[in-house]
Amino acid sequence: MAFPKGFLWGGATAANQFEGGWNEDGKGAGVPDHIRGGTVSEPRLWDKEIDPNVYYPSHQAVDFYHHYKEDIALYGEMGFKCFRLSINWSRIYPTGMEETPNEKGIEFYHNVFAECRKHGIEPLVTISHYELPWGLSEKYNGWTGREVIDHFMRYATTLFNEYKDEVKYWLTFNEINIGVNSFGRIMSLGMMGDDHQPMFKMTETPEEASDRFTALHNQFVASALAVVKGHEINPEFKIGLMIAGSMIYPYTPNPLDIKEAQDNMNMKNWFCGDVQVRGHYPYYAKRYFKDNNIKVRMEEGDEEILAKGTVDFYSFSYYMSSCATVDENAKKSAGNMFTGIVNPYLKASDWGWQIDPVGLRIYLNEVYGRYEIPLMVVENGLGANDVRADDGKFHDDYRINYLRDHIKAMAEAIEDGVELMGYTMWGCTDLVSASTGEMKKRYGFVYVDKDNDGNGDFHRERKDSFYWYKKVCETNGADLD
Ligand code: BGP
Repeated sequence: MAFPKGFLWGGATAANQFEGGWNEDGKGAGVPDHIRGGTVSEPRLWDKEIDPNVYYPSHQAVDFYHHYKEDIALYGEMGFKCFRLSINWSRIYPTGMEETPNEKGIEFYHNVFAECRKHGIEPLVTISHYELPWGLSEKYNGWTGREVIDHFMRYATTLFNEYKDEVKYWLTFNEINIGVNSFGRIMSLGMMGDDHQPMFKMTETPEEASDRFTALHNQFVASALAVVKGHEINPEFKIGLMIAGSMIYPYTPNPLDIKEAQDNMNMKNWFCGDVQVRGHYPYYAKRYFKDNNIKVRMEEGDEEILAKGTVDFYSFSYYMSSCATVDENAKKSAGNMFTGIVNPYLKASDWGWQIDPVGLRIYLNEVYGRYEIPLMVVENGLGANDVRADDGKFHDDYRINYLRDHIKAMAEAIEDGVELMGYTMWGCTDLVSASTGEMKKRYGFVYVDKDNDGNGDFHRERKDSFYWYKKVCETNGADLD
């Protein structure tokens, strides 16, 4: 049997896509609470002022805030060993700038962790999953402001102290490498632009790119400080990084394509991991910054902080792969934040993400070969438009096939010698899509009655994949049929 004893099987969520209760019990607004819904062809827009006549998907999300007992019981029924969730920063510090935390917010997560414990589930907590409090975004232009590091540290220290006996596994920033791309300005770095603009900004000036890399640098510093602080508070903590992982293959054997793929892998995939695992900026970043006229504003002492605060493990999301080429006419594909070129050997999901389980095995080997620290797959799954069958049920065999192939790829990688701690499938209960804001793009083992416009009563139903994954968890991955 490939999977080691104690392998952390489970599912993953993020507060802004899952919780709802956006202004309940003292919670402040977060950046996602200002972002409207959209689709692949109609990009999500965002508003500086929340408009009471507009529908914002995060406001109710799928109402985990009032369904957490039921949801965690369903995870217990499936045999989850681990549940990945994020803490909503603005539930703890409503504007991000308060001196003392919101007690109701603190209490909510104590209740959630107590429920997890009841079902024998280990929580895995993302401290920041695209959830900067709106107050900080507005005051400091998001992470561009160096001051945000101190606000983050107050928040992270509160979490570490409060939950030190309930949570062992932590991730600092979700998909931190999204900030490498101009796409990541609003969602990942909380950097404000003009009102009512698409959430994903596609182009920018060198000055704007310099601000963005400065914001990302501030996240590196914040993450490193948090790792050190967390270990001081509880030496047993395991604190990891989180990368949007992807293989980017050369489109052809043309050496220029191979160089293109290497450059893409370096900056889009490896850059953040290199800083957070090795504790310093990688050599190739210098040339990238020079060629793109980017000036990162760092302070004295930052190098020491980065060197000290290296992570305990490497976690990542993996949905797809893509290709890179110098051929400007090659066909572009959609994807998880990073787009690339269509691979003729792969099929794509309904949302155009190219399905590549072998790529997961390759990726696991590449990452482990590079860093030799424990790895964890903390997101993987298939976004699909689930339709109720005539018998009233959801027969999502396409999802089962996707997951089975990826789990088999993990088993192969473990046989290859990779040290893998666990697997939390993304969106174990249907939730709001991060990129499009849709409900229609569903990932879950558990169906939630809610549509793209917010209609529905939020009741939960088990899909076929629910029963399949229960078997996977119970047999520690031995029975994948
Ligand atoms: C990752 C994010 C998640 C999640 C997932 C699926 O990038 O960490 O928050 O949403 O992708 O993406 P989407 O919701 O756009 O389908």
